[in-house]
Amino acid sequence: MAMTNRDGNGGEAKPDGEFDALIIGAGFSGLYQLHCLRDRLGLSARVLETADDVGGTWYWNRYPGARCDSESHSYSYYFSKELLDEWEWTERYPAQPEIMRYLRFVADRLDLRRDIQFETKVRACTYDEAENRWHVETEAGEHFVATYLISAVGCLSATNVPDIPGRDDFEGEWYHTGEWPHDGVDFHGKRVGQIGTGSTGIQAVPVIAETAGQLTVFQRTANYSVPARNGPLTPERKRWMREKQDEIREIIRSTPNAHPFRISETKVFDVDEDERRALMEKAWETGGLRFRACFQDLLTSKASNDVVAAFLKDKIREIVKDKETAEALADIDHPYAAKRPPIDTNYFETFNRDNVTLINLREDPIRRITPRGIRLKSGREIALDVIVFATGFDAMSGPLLRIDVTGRDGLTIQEAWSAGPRTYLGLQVAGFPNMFTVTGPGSPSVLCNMPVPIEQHVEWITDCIAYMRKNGISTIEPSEDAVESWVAHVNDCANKTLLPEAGHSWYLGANVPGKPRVFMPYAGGMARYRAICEDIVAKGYEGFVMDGGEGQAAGTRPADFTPAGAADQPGV
Ligand code: NA7
Repeated sequence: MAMTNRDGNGGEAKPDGEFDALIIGAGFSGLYQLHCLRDRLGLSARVLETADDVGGTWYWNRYPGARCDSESHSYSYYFSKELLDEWEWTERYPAQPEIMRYLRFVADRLDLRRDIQFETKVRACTYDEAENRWHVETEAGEHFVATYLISAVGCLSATNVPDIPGRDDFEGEWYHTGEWPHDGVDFHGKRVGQIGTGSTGIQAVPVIAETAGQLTVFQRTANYSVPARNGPLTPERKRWMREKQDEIREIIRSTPNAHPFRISETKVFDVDEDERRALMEKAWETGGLRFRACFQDLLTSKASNDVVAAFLKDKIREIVKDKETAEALADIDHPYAAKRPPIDTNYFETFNRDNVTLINLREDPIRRITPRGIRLKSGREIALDVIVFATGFDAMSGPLLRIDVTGRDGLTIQEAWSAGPRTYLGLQVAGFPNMFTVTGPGSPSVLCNMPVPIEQHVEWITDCIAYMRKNGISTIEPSEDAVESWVAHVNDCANKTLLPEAGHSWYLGANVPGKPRVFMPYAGGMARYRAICEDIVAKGYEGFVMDGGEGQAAGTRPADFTPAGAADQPGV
């Protein structure tokens, strides 16, 4: 118990290691959660963070080309006018170093660091029913106790390094993009192999190719990508962002994906072929995720999606000069945006460089890693000095499952989620009283511009804790029935879209061998989700059991989750 409790703003002084709330993780979620609990509610709160700085997923993902795909003016906290006024982004999409600067600025401006314990990895969290408190142990053997436990561990923080035979025999260097060395990697003149062509791989390829002697890209599933059209923000644009804060906030809080632009109301077959083509060309020039907004029905109609998919495949064939490489890159097996749609800077163009080669693993899969490189099924061996694993994450449920979390009656999170993650609203798990999960599975999270759901979740949790304290409620957890109907609703929403058609996506957990296939994010739209959460609170925290449930809001939500005024908006 090395820590002194400095006890925020006005909470009761507690013995060392004891807090009202413990928060795991100092990314976007954990920072704002600390601010809300400490500075708004006056609770004693402590953040435990593995890294030696704030940043969360952006602390670790510093691979070449790492950049957010949300536009910078929307990738910000919107709860504070001061933060909005005092910070200025420099590019259309923020690069990883700039996001780190932003989060450091927020931590310093809100004086958060004094309540964050860095270089502290949480090993186990155990609920003691008799005490109604959570006991938290770290890898270093420290022990903390708190009434409320808030998991702010992020959705994309548990790296997925595939267990390819022979990996440990490799005599060169290898890195996962999500655990990138802080001093960078020198690719000059080296033979580099990159496995993976998701959003990360597509960002990394053009940058690695600039200095590598030879870059070989190992592609298992071909992927769409749209030019990001990144660039510096002009003074006019920066002024516009400052002046239009209120309008931007209104848009990001009312659109399904929480991005700062509206989705077109035009469906693909509302217009003739010429007009359709013109709309797609315009959207291609605009670039980024705005491309996906050019029609209303891209994720609900396969026929509509096919039209746009064909347009994007043709673009690949136009850009990539070598015919065989172009065909391998355009041989995409899933609807556009059914997997997270990457945006890029010169991805396909990079395959026109002399030092870049594509290996199509669908034709010739990886057999093993050898001391010298990668051997394919055909027997061909590609000699490599460096292997880059751009192979993604054990997403959404992975970060929490990697901690030994034990709730009521010895129930572990691994047992509770053995058939796939089960939550109510992505915010709580049955059997784990007073534990909250920011952007947990079942939250809209990764289908959105993340800071928007994060702010909403954190504020909801803060209000909930305030309500409990005001009303003398000692525990809250969802009823099993409420969890059951939420899981069913999450599935229904996904099934109304084409999202489940990408059978190998991380939305389904399908990228991690042995992981149960359950569609994890809530695809009903962020605005609708917000309305559902507000409706549940208005009905006295319907679906939650408080203090054992007698006379409180224990109950089952109807399975349709249709609060008044919340339109059915697929959040895709
Ligand atoms: P993704 O989107 O999960 O992409 C991982 C890539 O790695 C994808 O192309 C995978 O192919 C490939 N992969 C994974 N395992 C293997 C093996 N064993 N062999 C060959 N190829 C493999 O992760 P990202 O980091 O790119 O993006 C994650 C999110 O971060 C992104 O969506 C943004 O939200 C930010 P597959 O498609 O499984 O065939």
